[in-house]
Amino acid sequence: MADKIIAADVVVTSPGRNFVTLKITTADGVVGYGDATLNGRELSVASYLRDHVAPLLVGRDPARIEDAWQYLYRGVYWRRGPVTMAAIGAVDVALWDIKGQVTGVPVYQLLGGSVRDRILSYTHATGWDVPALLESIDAQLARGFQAVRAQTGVPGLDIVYGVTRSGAAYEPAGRGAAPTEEIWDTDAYLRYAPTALAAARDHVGPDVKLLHDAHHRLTPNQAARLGRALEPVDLFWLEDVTPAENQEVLRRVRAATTVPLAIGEVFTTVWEFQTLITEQLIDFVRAAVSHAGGISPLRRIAALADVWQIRLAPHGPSDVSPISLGASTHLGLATPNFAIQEYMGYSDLVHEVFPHAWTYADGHLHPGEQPGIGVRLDEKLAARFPYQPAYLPVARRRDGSMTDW
Ligand code: GCO
Ligand code: MG
Repeated sequence: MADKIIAADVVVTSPGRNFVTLKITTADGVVGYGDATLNGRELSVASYLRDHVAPLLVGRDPARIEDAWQYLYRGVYWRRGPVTMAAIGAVDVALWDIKGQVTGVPVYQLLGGSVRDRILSYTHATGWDVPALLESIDAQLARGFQAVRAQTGVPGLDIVYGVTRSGAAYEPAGRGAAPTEEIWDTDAYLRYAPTALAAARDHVGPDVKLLHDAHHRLTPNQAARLGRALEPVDLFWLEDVTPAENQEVLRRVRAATTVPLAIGEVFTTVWEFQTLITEQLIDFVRAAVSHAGGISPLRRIAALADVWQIRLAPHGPSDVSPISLGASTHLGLATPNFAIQEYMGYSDLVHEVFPHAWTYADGHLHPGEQPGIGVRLDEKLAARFPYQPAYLPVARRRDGSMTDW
C-alpha cells in the first residue's frame, strides 16, 4: 500500500502543441501521471486542478481510486463539463498509475487482465485532392495500418477540417492569440465527399478499413443523405455526423441508413451517451479516457454499451497526450467490447517528453508490461517548452454566420 498523497502538481508544456499533465506524488515517493489536456482551453483545466483539486488530494489515500472519483464528481455541485471531467480524468489515471506501480503490475492486469493480444488502431490519411489522398493512404498502409481515416479538401473551399494543402502533417489547433476562421460550405462537401471516398475504396480494395469524420457539420437530413451515398463504400464508420447535442435527431439518421455511426469524442459522461446507447443509435462510442473522466467511468460506459452490442473506440488525436493513449491501451486490452484505438501519432519530440512503454507495430498498439500506465514525463525537457496560446479554428458559412467547426 502506498503512503498518503503529499503533492499534486500540474505541468503545462508545449513541445509543438500544448499538453497539461497532473503529477501525483505519495509520501513514499511513488509518482503517478494523468493527462488533463483540453485543446484550446488548457489553462482552465490547469487552474481547476491547481486551485480546486490539488488541495483536496493532499492527505488522501491513493489506493481509493473510485472514492476519489466519486468525491470529485458527486462532491461538486457544479458537476460535469469538459473542464471538470478532464481534471477528474487526470486524477483517475494518475491514481491507477500509482496502484499499478505499488502492486508491481501493468494497469491492464488490475482491470481483469488481457482479453486480446493487441489493439487494432487506425490513423489519418489526408490529401487535398483525390490523388494526394490515395498517396497518403498508401503511405499509412506501408506503415502497417489496416484501418485509415480518409479526409480530403473540398473544391471551392480554402481550408477544410483534417487536411492541409501542402501535404504537411495536420494539427487542428493553431498557435496565436485568436482562432483561425474557416469558411465552410456543407453543400459543396456533400457533393464531393462520396466521390472522394468511393475513389479511396476502389484504390484499397475490400479489406482495408476506411473511416471518415464529418466533424459535427450536418443536419440529420444531410447526415441521412450522406450515409446512404456512402453505403457502397463500406465504411468502418462515419463519425460525428451531427453535433449530437440533440440526440433524438439521430433516430432519423439511423432509420435512413445502415452506415455504421461513431459519436462521442466531445462527450464527458455516461449520461450523454444514454440515449445513443440504449436506443442503439450508434455503433461506436468515441469517448476518451482524458475527456470523459478517466479509466473508471470509461469502464462503466463500455459496460453499458456492451449490453446493446455497441463497441468502444476511444479518441486518440494529437491533443490526447501519450499518457492518455497509454491509459486507453490498458483499457482496450482488458475490455471485451473494445473495437479500435485512434492513433494519430506524435512528433519525435513529444515521444521524448513522454517516454512510454506502449508500442505501435503492424497497425496495432500494446500498452507494454511496465507497472502502472507505463508513461512518464521528462520534466526537465518539458520545462524547455513553455505554454503557447493556441486555439482550435472556428467556422463561418459563406454569408459570414457562425457554424459548427
Ligand atoms: C478526431 C477528432 C480530432 C478533433 C480534435 C479537436 O476524430 O480525431 O475529430 O481530430 O478535431 O481532437 O481537438
Ligand atoms: Mg472526430
